[in-house]
Amino acid sequence: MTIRPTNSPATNFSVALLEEFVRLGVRDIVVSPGSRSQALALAAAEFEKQGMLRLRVRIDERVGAFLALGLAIETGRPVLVVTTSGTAVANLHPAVLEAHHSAVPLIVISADRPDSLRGIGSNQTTHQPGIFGTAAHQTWDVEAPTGAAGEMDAAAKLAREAVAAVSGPVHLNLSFDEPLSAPFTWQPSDNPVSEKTAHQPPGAPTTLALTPAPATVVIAGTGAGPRAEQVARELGAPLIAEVASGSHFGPNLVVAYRELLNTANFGDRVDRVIVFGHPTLSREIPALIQRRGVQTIVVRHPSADDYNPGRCVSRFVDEVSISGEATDRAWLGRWVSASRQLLETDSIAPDIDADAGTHAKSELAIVRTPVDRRMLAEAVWRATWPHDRLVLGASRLIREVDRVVPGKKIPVHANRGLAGIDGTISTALGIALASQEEAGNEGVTRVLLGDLAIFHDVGALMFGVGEPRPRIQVIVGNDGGGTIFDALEVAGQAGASFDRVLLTQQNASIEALAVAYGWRYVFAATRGELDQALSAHPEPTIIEVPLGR
Ligand SMILES: Cc1ncc(C[n+]2csc(CCOP(=O)(O)OP(=O)(O)O)c2C)c(N)n1
Ligand SMILES: [Mg+2]
Repeated sequence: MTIRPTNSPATNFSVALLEEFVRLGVRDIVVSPGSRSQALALAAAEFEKQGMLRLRVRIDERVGAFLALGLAIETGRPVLVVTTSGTAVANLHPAVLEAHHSAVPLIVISADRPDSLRGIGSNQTTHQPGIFGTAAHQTWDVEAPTGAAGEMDAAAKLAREAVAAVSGPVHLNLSFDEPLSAPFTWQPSDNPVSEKTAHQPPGAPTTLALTPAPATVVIAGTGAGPRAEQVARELGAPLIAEVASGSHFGPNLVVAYRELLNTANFGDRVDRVIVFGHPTLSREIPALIQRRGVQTIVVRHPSADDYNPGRCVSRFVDEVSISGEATDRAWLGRWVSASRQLLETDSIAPDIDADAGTHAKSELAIVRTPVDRRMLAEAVWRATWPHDRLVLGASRLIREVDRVVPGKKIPVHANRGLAGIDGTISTALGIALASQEEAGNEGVTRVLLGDLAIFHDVGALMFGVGEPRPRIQVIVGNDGGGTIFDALEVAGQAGASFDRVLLTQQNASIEALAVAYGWRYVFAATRGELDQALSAHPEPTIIEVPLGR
């Protein structure tokens, strides 16, 4: 289809642009309201009616951009984000940075005034091209369409260029002149639908051949995917896989890696490290890589920077291949069994006097046990299955999950490109919407985060009228502030100033927040209440879990 040209060059250009994006395989668009961007927004609404695009509307551009990030993470396809001019564009910056560091394909389209109206104090007009700095992989500053011949072809060409460059975020700054939009009607076109153009990184990939040898460990950080688990098995090597790596499963998994990396005859014996993805959750991993005599091979993955702690990495490769059988099973066996023992020793089985009563009594005691961080981490993990999604906010709880949960092949996501506490719920809503739109997916998305992280992303809780409400549970471990900072040296030195500027205590009502935004609210202080709250419910739900400092 295409449109009969209208008297608004802005509309003609916008429709041609979106049509080409659809032809190239784009399926999702997030729009925030504004006047200058109305042609794009109205075109998106029409494309939604025709079943050509899935449209999401968010009033807060920061929320909209993180929502788009979540949609792109879940679908693996580029997602369009449309905003008006001015501060609206700047609100996209946090998600654009995260997308840059994690190589997530976002196509940001900002509306602008034409050149003649820039730099003279026009309303809502700033310098937009380049506003995202080096985080935008490419920027186009496009003059306002005037109705000249060939403009719709130019729009289609722009879409093709943007899709070809979208190895991370790209920015299209589009000027529009009045009339800013006009009603339009479709007419059938003979434009055949082509295949999606896949982006190919330049250069031939390098593959390194490895043979199994003792003293090797495989490390998987965010973005590693299941390949790390496979390589660890083929090498017969212990697998240190962070919880959001996509490799936190399998017989080689070593959950208690922090402890073992600090234990004699374990960490100090390692002499070869193979890294996949971006490890961020412990100090022990970068320390290992920087130890003298350790050879580290990093298998590159799409991200802004190659992982290189202390610049001590010996080799960067695109892939590894394994030849030969792992013969010495003792090295692996020691790590795996020591990790199991460590986890069992610290297990949280409640202290119940066996003589004190019947089995029923001890069951009751378990159900009534107050929730602590470990119990919370384990309960959320237990409740989550492959058709579900788990999103972990930055701060203490992701580390707690990483420390204690057993291997399980479930989709886990965390924004670890920059580990911000912003945008967590927005990202999770994008993941939830995208995952649940697949026919037959009955799963639920669970978000586990701290209290400051939920208050940072309150705007995400807003569903405008008519916006779909996915199955999502936001589980807040409420310890009244940023208690991760308690572990820093400054906590013992700064006195009351520490509380004021780092801990930043809050006692806002999460229940009132839930009510205000139309979410179901559950307070879960005991293990029984928590397990019950975590069973799936169709309504978006906030589960508040009180935690001690
Ligand atoms: C956008 C952003 N601002 C600030 C920080 C620094 N920061 C890291 S953790 C944290 C506190 C988080 O508190 P909360 O979500 O309650 O988790 P808790 O540490 O209490 O588990 C802050 C402010 C950050 N990571 N991202
Ligand atoms: Mg907190």
